Amino acid sequence: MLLRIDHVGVACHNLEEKIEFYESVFGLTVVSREVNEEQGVREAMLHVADGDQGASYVQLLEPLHPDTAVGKFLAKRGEGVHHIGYGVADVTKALEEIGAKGVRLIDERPRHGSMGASIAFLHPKDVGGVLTELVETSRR
Ligand code: MC0
Repeated sequence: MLLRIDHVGVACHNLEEKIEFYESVFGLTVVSREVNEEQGVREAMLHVADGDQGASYVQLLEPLHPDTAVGKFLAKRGEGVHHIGYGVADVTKALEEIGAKGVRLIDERPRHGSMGASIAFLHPKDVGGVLTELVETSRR
């Protein structure tokens, strides 16, 4: 069901500073920047690699307000890995299959994600403490 790691989401206080860090230390390149009001984030995707099933990225996330998912995470835990996004072929079908196995779905239906993707989150408490995102990409 999981095709690849689409992205690793990293929470940070200052997006511009963190982009500069990933560019200068790892030589990554920003391929997209978006503000997602619904998710309460300003984010950048940095391309890591291409594979048979599509590309993978580091996604840097800065909260738009303290009272958002990433804002609360930063206040509680500080900067670090916020979630893992896995590529799936069909996010609606994947949600159905995973939900049927008793895993709590944060999103019953897909939402709008980075770079035109359809995304849905699974509750970290049912995935061993890992906030898990399913990503049906519109890109290849
Ligand atoms: C919270 N918890 C986490 C966590 N966030 N555990 C692992 N990883 C995370 N990222 C844990 C807390 O430590 C707490 O555990 C419990 O979950 C409840 O957390 P809370 O602080 O009380 O907050 P809630 O319950 O209001 O919200 C947590 C929840 C929320 C995961 C449901 O953050 C959410 O709906 N996230 C999905 C949306 C999201 O993250 N959007 C931002 C990225 P204890 O043990 O202390 O009770 S948007 C994105 O990435 C898009 C743009 C994209 O990829 O394209």
